Amino acid sequence: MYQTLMFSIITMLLLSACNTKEPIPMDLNEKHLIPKPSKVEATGSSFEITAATTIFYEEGKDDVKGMAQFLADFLQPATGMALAVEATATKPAGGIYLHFSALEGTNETYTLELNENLIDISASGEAGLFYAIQTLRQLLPASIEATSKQDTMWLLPSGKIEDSPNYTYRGAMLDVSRHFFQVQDVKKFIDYISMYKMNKLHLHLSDDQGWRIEIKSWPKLTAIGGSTEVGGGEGGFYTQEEYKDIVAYAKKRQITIIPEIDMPGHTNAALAAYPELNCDNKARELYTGTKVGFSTFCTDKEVVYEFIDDVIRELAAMTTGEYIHIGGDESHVTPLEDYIPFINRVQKIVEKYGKKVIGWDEIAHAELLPNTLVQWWAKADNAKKGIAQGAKVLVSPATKVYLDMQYDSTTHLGLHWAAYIEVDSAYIWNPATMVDGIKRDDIIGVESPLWSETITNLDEIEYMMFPRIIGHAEIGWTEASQQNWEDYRLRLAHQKERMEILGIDFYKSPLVDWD
Ligand code: TNX
Repeated sequence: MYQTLMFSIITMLLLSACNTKEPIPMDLNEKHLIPKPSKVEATGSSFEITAATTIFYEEGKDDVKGMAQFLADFLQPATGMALAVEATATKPAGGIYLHFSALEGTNETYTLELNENLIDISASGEAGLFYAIQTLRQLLPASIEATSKQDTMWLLPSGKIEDSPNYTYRGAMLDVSRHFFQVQDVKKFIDYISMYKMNKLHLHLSDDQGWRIEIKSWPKLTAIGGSTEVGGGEGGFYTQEEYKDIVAYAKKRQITIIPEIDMPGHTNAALAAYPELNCDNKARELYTGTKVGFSTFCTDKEVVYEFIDDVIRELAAMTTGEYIHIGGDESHVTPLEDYIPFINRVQKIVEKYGKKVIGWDEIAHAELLPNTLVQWWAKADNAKKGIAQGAKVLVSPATKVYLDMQYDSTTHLGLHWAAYIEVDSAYIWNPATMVDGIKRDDIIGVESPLWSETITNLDEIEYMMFPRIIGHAEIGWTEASQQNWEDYRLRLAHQKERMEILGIDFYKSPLVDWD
C-alpha cells in the first residue's frame, strides 16, 4: 500500500514536472515568416506565454513602454490574459523583455531572441520594436488573431532572428477620391499593411470625382467637391479632426501618412467648387465617371497659387511626415510649357511649409528641387530624367504593383489597362533590375497603389490587395537575393488561416496550394 502510494506520488510529480518544465520541441524555421527576415537561427525548443508571463520594458523609456503595452493589448483578446507590463532596470530572467540597444542598421532594425524562459526583443528605435512584435505575432498560432478567447497553448519556437529592411520606403496607396472610404476602413487598411512591416500610407485625397480633406479656408472644396463619387454615390470627406486621428493611428503603427493633392490635372472636383480656378471662371459640373486627363487648373492665374498655398499650408500643419504628394500625372490638357512652371512653383510652396515633394513620374519634366521624389508608375524614361537631376525614385510600376489591376480575365473587380497581375507576377520582379538605368541606389522604395474606380467597400479593397500586397511587402523588406517564388508560395499558403481569422476576403489564387 505504502509502496503503491509512493509510486503514484512519484509518477505524478514526474508527470507534472514534464507538463510544466519540459519544453516542447519546435522549429523556428517552420514558421514561414513574411517578409522573410535577414537571418534566422533555430534552436529547437519553445517558449510558452502563460498568464504568469510578464512583459518587461526598459525603465525610463516611454517609447519602449508604449510598445510593451501595445504587445499586451494585442495578446489580450485571443489569449484572454491581461499580461502584466512592468519596468525593469536589468535584463529579467524570464518573461518578455523589450529594450533599446544600438544595433547596426536603422531604427527599423531589430533582433528577437527566444529561449525557454525569455523572449528578448531589442531594437535601436521604436520602429524596430514594432516590427519585432509583428514577427512575434507570426510566430504564434494563427488563432492569436481572433477577437475572443481561444483554447490553445501559446507556444513560440526558440532561436534568434536578426532583421532589417532592404528599402526605407515601403508603402501602399489608397484612392479615397474615386470612392470614399470611412475612417474605420482606412484604419483597417493601416492594420493590414503594418502587419507586413510597411511604413507609408499614401492617401490620394483629391481627384476629378471628389475632394476628401477639409480645408478651412476653402470650405466649398468639401461641401461641393466632396459631395459625390464615381457612380454618383454620396461621397464624403475627412474633417481635419478625423484626418489627424488617422495620422495618429498610423503613427502608432509606425506608418507615415503621405497626403496627395493631385494637380494641375485630376482637379475637376476643385474646379466644380470654385469657378475662379478655371480660365473661363465657370464652375465645372461634378463628375462621376471614370475618364482621366480632361481637367486642369488655370496655371497662369495668381488665385490658383493663392489657393494652393492655403491648401498646402493647412495640409502641412496636419502632416507629421516629411512628404507631401503633388500628383502631376496625366495632365493631358495642360500644355507642357504651362505644366513645367506650374510644377516648379508648387514645389516651392511645399518647401516653404517645410515639406518635401513627391510627384508621379511626369513631374521629372520640371526642374526638381533637391529631395523631390519621382514616383515611377508608367514611364521609366521619366524616372531616369528624375535620376539625372539627382532625384530618388519611388517604384510603382503599374504592371507589377497596381492593386486595381485584375488577377486574370475572370476577376469581377478592377481594370486591366496595364496588365493582369497574378500573384506570381506581383512577386517575381526586382525594382533594382527592372530596367537599365534605374539602380538600387536610385531607389528609395516601393509603393502599391489601389485606385478605386471599381472599388466601393472594404471587402473589395481586401480582395484586390490580398494576397498580392504581402508579396510587395516582402519585395520592399527582404534582400532581393533571398526572394524565391517557390519558397514564397509555400510561406504564403500559411497566411491563409491568419487572413481567414482576421476576416480578410482574399483572392484564392490557383497558383498557391492553400490546403
Ligand atoms: C492611372 S496612376 C492613374 C489613375 C487611375 C489609374 C487606374 C496614375 C498616376 N494615374 O488616375 O486611377 O490609372 O488604374
